Amino acid sequence: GRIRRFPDDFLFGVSTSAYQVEGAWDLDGKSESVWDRFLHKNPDMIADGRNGDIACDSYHNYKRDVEMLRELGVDYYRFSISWPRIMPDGFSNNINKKGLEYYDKFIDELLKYNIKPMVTIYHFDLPQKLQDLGGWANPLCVHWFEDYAKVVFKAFAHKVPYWITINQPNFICVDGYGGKANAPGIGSSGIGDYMCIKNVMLAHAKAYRFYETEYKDKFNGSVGISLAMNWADPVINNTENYQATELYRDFTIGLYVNPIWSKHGDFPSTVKDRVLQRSRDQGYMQSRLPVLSPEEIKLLKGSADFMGVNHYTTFLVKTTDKVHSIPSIENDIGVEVSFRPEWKKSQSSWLRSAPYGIYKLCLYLNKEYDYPAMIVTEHGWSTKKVLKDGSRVRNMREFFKALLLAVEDGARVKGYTAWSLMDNVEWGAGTSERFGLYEVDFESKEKTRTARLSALVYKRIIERRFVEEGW
Ligand code: GCO
Repeated sequence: GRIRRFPDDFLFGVSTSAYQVEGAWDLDGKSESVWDRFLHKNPDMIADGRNGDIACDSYHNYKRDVEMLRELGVDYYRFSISWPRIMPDGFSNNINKKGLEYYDKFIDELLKYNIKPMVTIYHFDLPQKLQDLGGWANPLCVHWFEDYAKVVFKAFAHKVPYWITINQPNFICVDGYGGKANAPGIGSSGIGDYMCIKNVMLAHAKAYRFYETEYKDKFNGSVGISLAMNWADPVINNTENYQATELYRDFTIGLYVNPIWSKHGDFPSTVKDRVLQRSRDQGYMQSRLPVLSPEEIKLLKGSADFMGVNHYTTFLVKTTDKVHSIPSIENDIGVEVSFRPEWKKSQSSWLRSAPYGIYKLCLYLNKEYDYPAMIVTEHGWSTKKVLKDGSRVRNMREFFKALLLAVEDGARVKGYTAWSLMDNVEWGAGTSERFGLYEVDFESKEKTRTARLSALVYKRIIERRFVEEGW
């Protein structure tokens, strides 16, 4: 049979993000983030009305969080730092000591128990004051982020071995600047999303280069980026749908991976060609996709020590002939996506269980890109509020089997990070979709955490480094 055992140096972790768990949204000098503003202004956007004002109150419960991490036996904890908590104006002239102190004592608590911090520098919570100046659509945001990253590195580089500059540029840009569903909700599809993508990618590269020059020799940490990488297959394998699927991958994966790990860098030529053609058809004199200059291409190439892969599901792609005269990224891509009816449903409409996807994704990345290492920085499953979460256990176990096949076939996967340690505020879905290995009782003042079945199963997998049947 095939192996079910993880390599000896394989690392296990769990993940959260600041806005989703911390709460204390205006405490001890923290200022408003774009998500604070967005959900305060649009309370109807949240499925169950719960925003991040209090969330899991990890700001006060962080010792309890570390207890759970010890119970699970994870090697590392992936969490994010809130920019407006440590730089309330967004800029480096005003550093909030209390904000830095919070993360410092939290990191010390982790280190005390030999749990390595994996710090995400940016997980969606831009200071609102910077949004008022255009946020990620403003090219200067590259420098604002660079300064923020410098402050964070300076404070914690000596304690933190794993870094993620930015989490899921596509979610920030396509959903936040292209669409209206996520903060800041600009709704400028086909224009604002592309402006944002260029700036976010450059911001990542600037932060990486700073660490590389200032701290790499001294502390030898690893700095990566987390990219949303669901798999995509054609709904029917004919030439037309196959080509549409390749283009879809170039828009959803290549746009972010190509600049860092493809041979020639830059955005994929297929994407550049398509956006230029559509832009011309719509009467634009230039492409709506901003150009990367030769210097920017050079800055981005190789700008990460590992590829952080956030993988949840697989989509089936087919072409559509709905062509619109107005710009939009959907129209630039030009496909419709769906699921196989037999793929098991989660509590989230966009998430179905298709475990073979990670295997195909890994082989695809190996074939297309020259990357140094990969870490699954997120993978998870949503349920209702239940402690016996058999569907999460099944999804995790099937995923591990497929992942181990990929490792056997050459994927350079160094670690796995479950999303999430505990239930938290799932952006617009509030707490109606539960992703936690631990359940959180949001009704209780203490935000009581209770281990689910999946927590016990994950703990055992980490202990034995082996994926067993049954529980
Ligand atoms: C991310 C994700 C997480 C979500 C998770 C479940 O960008 O990392 O959006 O924050 O909570 O992916 O949807």
